[in-house]
Amino acid sequence: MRIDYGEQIPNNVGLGDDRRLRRALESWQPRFLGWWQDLGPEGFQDVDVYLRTAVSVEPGGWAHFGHVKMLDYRWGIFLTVPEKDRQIGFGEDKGLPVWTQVPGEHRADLRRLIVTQGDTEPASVEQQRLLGRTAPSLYDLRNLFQVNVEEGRHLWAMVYLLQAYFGRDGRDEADMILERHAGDPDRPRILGAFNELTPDWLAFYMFTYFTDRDGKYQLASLAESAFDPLARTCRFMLTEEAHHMFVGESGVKRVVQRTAELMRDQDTVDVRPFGGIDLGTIQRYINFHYSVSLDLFGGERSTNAAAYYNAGLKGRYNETKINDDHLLSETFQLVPEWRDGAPTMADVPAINALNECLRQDFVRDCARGLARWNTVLEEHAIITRLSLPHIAFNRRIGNFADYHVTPEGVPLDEEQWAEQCHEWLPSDKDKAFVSSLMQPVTKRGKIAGWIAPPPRGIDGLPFDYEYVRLF
Ligand code: BYC
Repeated sequence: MRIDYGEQIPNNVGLGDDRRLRRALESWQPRFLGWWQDLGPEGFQDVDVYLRTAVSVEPGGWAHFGHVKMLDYRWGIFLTVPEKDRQIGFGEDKGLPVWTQVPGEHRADLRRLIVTQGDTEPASVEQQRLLGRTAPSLYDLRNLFQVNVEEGRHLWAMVYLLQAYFGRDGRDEADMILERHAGDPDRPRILGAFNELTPDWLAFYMFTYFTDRDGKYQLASLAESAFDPLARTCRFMLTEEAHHMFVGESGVKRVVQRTAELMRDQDTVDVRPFGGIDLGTIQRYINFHYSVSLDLFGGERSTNAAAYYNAGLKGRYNETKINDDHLLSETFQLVPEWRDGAPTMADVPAINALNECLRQDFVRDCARGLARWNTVLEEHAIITRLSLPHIAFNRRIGNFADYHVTPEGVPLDEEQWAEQCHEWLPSDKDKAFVSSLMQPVTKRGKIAGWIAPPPRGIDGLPFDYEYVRLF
């Protein structure tokens, strides 16, 4: 399963033996590179970046580090090793062999899932396009670019599936993924969060903590799919996704640490005059990015999700490790809904509550990072704690889309919400302040004043290593 780097498109899917597919992908490649140049990281195409490139999909053997220009990064198509005699783990076909081709009756649904997944990958690169100009250190700049090239590779992974298994429709979809753009009023990205801006580095860390974590849960559910090529693609993508969430979790933690140091040293909660980001602003960024990411799981009750599950297309998180019938015909699940003017819980058939089931796994996972950030506050003897807002707060999709609550879940009418929402969501003033701190730091070993340095560098190297060679 070693990756063939002799090919124009590095791969471990035997592309060399499939002339038709190779030609289709080779004709998409210049479009991808054109898109990368136009909408990928601005201003850094010619610099050498210390990037990790996959060389094999075996555990431990896939990370090779070296200085590479991003345009020369070898984006490719990598699937994990096939699991021998793998069987469908859930739904109506449970126990049958997994599919190596797309069954006709599931073609439209599978294509839709793959297109939705594929659409998010270039979207995030577009959203992060200008961040290179204001990186707080060379270490962070390199991490941004690592995330960007891997999102580009994830796009390759989805485009491979579309082109290899969906014929002409798949080729058209692959083209359209490069034609929609994050925030474009005429041709927006499919899911809401991927049309928001990522204007500053605090937003970037929040995005990689919360929104990439949606990616983890969605990819893990697709990694259970009966369509084996999709499962194997997503399994390999998950190994790369872990680094993105590390960038987010450690990034926010380092911001909190710097804020805590300033609060302690200056004996004040108002750290803005000292160049720090106050805890109130950090909390408002959490409220925004968390609530927008909750929407990515879809409605609490979903017949789409039930159909995907019954058909074996998309499972639950860690489906094969769950001890039940994997049919969900008899079980119920509590889901939040709005009743009698307030959020409450209702018992619904589990098969209709799969989006909510995945969202609840995500919520539990998000809370773990919050606990680690709060440990930093505790260590500095600060009594304030960061928290996740109520599940109904600032939602645009699902049962709460038409209602308003405070971060504690207290119902508000439209007027109260309009008056008070700036207390809980980043205001223009907050964004302008954070943006005023975003001055680039490009000297080796130096870092901006609003964030603490990382405890260690990348690949065993020190923080002051030249992760990006700018000149
Ligand atoms: N925005 O039955 P429902 C990642 C639509 S992130 C806009 O409740 P369903 C990454 C829905 O399409 C992971 N529309 O939802 C992270 C449907 O439309 P129709 C991305 C939305 O279909 C960082 C209607 O509402 N991967 O990888 O069960 C950086 C009713 O929907 C939204 C995936 O999402 C929304 N938020 O579930 C880079 C996996 N939510 O049918 C990358 C693939 C719902 O009325 N996608 N709608 O026209 C899916 O599994 C499903 O499409 C969803 C929605 C979970 C997103």
